[in-house]
Amino acid sequence: MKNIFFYLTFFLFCITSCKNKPTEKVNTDSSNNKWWKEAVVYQIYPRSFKDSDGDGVGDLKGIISKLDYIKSLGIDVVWLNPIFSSPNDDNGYDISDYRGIMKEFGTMNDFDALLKGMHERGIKLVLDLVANHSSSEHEWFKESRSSRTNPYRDYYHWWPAEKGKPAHRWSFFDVNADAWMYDSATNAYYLHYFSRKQPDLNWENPKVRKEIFDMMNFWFDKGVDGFRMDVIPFISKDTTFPELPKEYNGDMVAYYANGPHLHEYLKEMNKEVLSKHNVMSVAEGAGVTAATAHNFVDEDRNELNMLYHFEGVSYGYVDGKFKTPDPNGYKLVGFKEIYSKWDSIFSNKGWGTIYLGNHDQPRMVTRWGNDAPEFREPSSKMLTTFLLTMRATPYYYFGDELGMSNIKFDKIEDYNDIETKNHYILLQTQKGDIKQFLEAAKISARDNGRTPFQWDATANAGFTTGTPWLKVNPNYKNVNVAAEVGNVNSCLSYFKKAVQLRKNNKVLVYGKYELLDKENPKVYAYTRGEGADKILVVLNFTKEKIDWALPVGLAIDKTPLLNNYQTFSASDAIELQPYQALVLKVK
Ligand code: TEU
Repeated sequence: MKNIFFYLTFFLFCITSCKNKPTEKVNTDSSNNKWWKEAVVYQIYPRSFKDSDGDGVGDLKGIISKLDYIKSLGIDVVWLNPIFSSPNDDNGYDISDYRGIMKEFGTMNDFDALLKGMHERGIKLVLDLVANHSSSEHEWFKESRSSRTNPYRDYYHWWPAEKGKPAHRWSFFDVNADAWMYDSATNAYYLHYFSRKQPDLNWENPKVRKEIFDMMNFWFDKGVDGFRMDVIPFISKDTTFPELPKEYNGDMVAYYANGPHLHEYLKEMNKEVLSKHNVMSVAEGAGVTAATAHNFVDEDRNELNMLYHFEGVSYGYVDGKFKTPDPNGYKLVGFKEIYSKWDSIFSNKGWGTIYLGNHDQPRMVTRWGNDAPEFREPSSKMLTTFLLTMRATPYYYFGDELGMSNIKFDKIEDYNDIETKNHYILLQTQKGDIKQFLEAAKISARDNGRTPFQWDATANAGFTTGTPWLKVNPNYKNVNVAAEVGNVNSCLSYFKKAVQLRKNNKVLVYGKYELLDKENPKVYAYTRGEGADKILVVLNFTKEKIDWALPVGLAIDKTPLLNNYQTFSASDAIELQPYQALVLKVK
């Protein structure tokens, strides 16, 4: 009798557990749901957001004055680019005091008021951890370079000149593309992957790691909700500095992102800091590939929460030419392949992000949409629809909600960015094609995404009463918050609707992603979710009118959940207007 009871129980157990076992590894397990997966992140470049004291540079009090605007967007998290003390060789990515506020941005009291104001509005604040390198004006580096026996010497990477020049390392920002800088004070070279004023910190030194971890805990103890981690894949170096290993086949950045102790350090960071706070962490995944992504973000790795890749934003540039758009290099089919691949990478483990703009990128409407007057708005809204309906945490760049576009400077003197200016000098040295470089920079240069935020049609777009640190885009007269906030058909109103759509439909966060009509060269269509909870997204990436045939058997609700036009007509096909975006409930 007992045995029968046992077998019956066991049988029932099997039935129930098999029944509940998801047929697809889709995120049905709500314990996988996290606030940072469901959040919409809004990135603010503080230098260009709002200037409160007329010095022409944005500041923390300026952001405080606009907290209600930020709240009105409906976003959940603000990522602030670096606000720490800096000589601004790379606009804050060269930190001279990790616990001080950049003097142009204000004071620690201003920061405390900003954080309080954000939390009072239910907005989390993520800061920018720039720990692969510091500023050469940091006290640590001043000490380190003063003598070979200084206690801070090993906070950085030095190579004694009597051993000859060390093996070549490429620099992103050096005028000779050389990451070794000779320093006569101690007759040695120091390493700088970026500018000469951004010496790389020696993470192999446990004292450096402790300094960084203590600093992170300082900000978390103040209530900060997370860090975006600047080129964090680069932090570990083989300090024997060998020639570039052959297996990297010349790919220096991939080598930088695969240092010998990288994941040990990230696990240590998680143990010593991240695991002690309810915070989010996102890696700027320079050099990270599909093959290495999971090592950073799988939950069982106990390292970081998510990462952003560069494969998408780098697509369509000429190989070997600095950020030069290739008119034949971009195909929508290729774009769809990249973003579908990265969705599948994180479909069962780990978690991704999605972005098209940030402070290192041009304005998305210029790069991926169409900034011609008749298409700027619909294509901007179409791209916004893409970002807010994919399975990844959206990182949305300030100003894109207005449809801000590239300023397209004509001359090098208008640029501020060290990357553009030093590549210009390097090209001059190489007797390269300067005209072509400046034409390419109109599309791809980072300063295009850094022009002052456009608040209204008054002088300097209401950004400053002084002289702006970077020129304001002349289109501010009609592309600005004041002109858009009351217009239900504006980019700004559309962004707010798209954010609410995502928040009201968790299937847009966790639902299965399925690409449709893969080879279509003009339309990007996909579904999110399954069964009764399925949504269809259809994006026309061209300025043409297109009849897009509905897949057989896919019936849609004729009232769109979101539409960047006033019109919508569908029978067996959906009539798509130029750059039309539609989000439709599947019946
Ligand atoms: O950027 C890292 C990075 O990959 C840079 O090379 C950047 O993407 C460049 O535009 C690529 O051409 C981070 C920061 O986001 C960037 O603003 C800093 O300049 C850089 O690190 C150094 O801190």
